[in-house]
Amino acid sequence: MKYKFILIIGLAVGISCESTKKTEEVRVVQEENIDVPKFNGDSAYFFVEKQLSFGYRIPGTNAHFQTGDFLVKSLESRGAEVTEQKFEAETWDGQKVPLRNIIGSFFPEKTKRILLAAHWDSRPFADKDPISPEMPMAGANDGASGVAVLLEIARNLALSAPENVGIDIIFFDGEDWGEAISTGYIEPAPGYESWWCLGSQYWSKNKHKPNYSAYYGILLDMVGAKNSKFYVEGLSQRFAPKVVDRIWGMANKLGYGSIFINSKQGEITDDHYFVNNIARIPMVDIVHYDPVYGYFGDYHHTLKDDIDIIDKNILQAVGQTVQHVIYYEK
Ligand code: AHN
Ligand code: ZN
Repeated sequence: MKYKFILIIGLAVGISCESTKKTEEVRVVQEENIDVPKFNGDSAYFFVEKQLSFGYRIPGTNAHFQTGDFLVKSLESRGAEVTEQKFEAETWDGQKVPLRNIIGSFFPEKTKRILLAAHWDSRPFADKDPISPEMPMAGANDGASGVAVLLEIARNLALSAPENVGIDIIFFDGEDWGEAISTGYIEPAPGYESWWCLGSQYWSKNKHKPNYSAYYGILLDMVGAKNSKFYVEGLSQRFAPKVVDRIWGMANKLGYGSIFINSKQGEITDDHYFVNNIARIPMVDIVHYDPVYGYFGDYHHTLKDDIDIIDKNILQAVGQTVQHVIYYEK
């Protein structure tokens, strides 16, 4: 009743204003009705630290195994129905490693699904590091940041459900064991299109539920570094232009317009490439782009990618934006 009244006033005031202003006022009144939980940047930051505390999350290692178990337990503790998709994959340097995609389904009875994803493995070598290209790297931003934002969203999903959609959180494994800079391109293993993104390729061909699909997906990759900017990644624009508009529009409305820049950049091969191309689910990649350095940033695949490049305000901007998109979904 109260909202109807405000709506009428809004329309009446709108008549004397220019038409664009009028629609804005009506829309704001309607959206105030929806309760979006507060995304806590401190909590998300803690989830980055927690992942790093296990050690390097390199497939086949004990730290990787323990991190995986932690992620399964976290999703279960938030009330999700969890599927562990275990398989073995070959790497370009001749190893056979056990991989595990971890899927948490929230409100499985809802038919309209939104898919949120990030990769949980870390790269076995910091091949772009000028001093130690063979050392393993922490991957605070490359991997842990996206997972941390999703763990914080999961915490909120346990407290309140979006009205119109169910949510599937997928932690993809084996994203970051692609060829080293020093080796260059190597022909992929049979059945794969790339040495990168092994988990998302596997899932896209073997979904956790045979007829699974989603209305759309959002991938988070490198979403926590200081001074991050999120430009529109080219494949996302090509495959999911409406979702791009929704995310960048929402970020702008929330006051994050200086972080989410609505300008298109090049296309990159990331987990969303396979979800778009093989699973045929329109998926957007929110990923750091540096206008000077290019995609990712100067810390990328170096030993600099550790906890001290993480900014909880960036995690918060991304998390709050994604939450608004899913809680407002019609
Ligand atoms: C390329 O380097 C072309 N794709 C890998 C994307 C990536 C690596 N995301 C995180 N690490
Ligand atoms: Zn990487």
